[in-house]
Amino acid sequence: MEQGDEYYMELALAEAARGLGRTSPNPAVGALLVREGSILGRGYHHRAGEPHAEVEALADARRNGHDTAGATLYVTLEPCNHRGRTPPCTEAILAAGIVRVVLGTCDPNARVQGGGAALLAEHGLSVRQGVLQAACRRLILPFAKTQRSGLPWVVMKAGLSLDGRISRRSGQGGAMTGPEAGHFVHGLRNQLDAILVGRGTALIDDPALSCRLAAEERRDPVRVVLDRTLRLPPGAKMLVQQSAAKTMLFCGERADAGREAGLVAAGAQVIRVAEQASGLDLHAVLRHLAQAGLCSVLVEGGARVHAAFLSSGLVDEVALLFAPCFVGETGTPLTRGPNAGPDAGGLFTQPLLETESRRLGADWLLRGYFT
Ligand code: AOF
Ligand code: ZN
Repeated sequence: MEQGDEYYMELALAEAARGLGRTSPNPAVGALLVREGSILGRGYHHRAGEPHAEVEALADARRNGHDTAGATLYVTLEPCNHRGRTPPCTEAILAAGIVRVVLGTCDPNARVQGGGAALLAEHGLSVRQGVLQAACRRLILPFAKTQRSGLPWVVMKAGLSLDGRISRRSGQGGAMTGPEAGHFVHGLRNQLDAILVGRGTALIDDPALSCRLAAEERRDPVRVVLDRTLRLPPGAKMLVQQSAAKTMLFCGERADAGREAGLVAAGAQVIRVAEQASGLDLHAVLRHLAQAGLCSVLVEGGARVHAAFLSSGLVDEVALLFAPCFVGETGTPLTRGPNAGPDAGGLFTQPLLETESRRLGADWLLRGYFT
């Protein structure tokens, strides 16, 4: 039975999701080929440098023994018309005899931006744009942010008590939230390119900052620590534990060269950035991450780091996990330090948009956007 365009785009979105967290600096994209109600092939972009989703779907159709002439292509992102690491998808689409293209959202890459859709229409293909646009856009938020600003998409995440404390006692670690919330966090780590913590959190918790999902679905994000004077010991778990993901330490210009050598010998990459009165220059840190091909960062605290990101206006998305308990004054508040006062400004004065909440075990997730 033939279905509407939205139905097939939903399937293309599911394809795209398979690449989430693996494609940077490219976006996650999914594609589907359909003719007279039957699905000829599906594909998604696996990683940068490898074929695009459309080309994967065409190859899948061929493997299934289908000729693609006269078919409709559903693709979550506008097909590219430029030569990057791979040839233009528009050429492959024209060569395959596709007659109709349904796309979710325009490619924000300045080299494409409508050019792919226009070229296909000029060649007589029927082009429909904007199908399930909101979902297709959401999928490429990190890519779009990086294209637009040269900075990665920043997600602020914290687990906290109902009275807004992220630990039971200052200087003490340990999760407050339950296993379902933990699973959600590892899902985020699996889909975002980097995970960032401050030196305090790195020293108190000695976290591995790895993704602990089932082996076949997990992938570690790049580990990033803001460590102004390089206090992290070379024996820290995130350096000692085996992982394909590297660890980047950002420090100030004057950090000790001997400490740097020890950390580099332990496998860390040390990057010096400018210091401001309130700490490391976060813009410089983020620019460096985007230049390294990382389009998204999960900021996991602690309180000073959250305050610094909020006051600098650098948070795009927030995920707060509330445990159903009160801690009182002994606990660390979500934000503190010179950037957290009433005059800190930045995002402290802005409301979160599109907020949504849901239960995760005994805890509550609150999610929203600043941009
Ligand atoms: C598509 N389908 O699956 C993806 C697209 O260096 P390249 O050749 O991989 O090109 C990267 C650019 O192509 C990327 O910046 C974005 O504009 C687009 N990504 N386009 O038609 C895909 N991943
Ligand atoms: Zn392409």
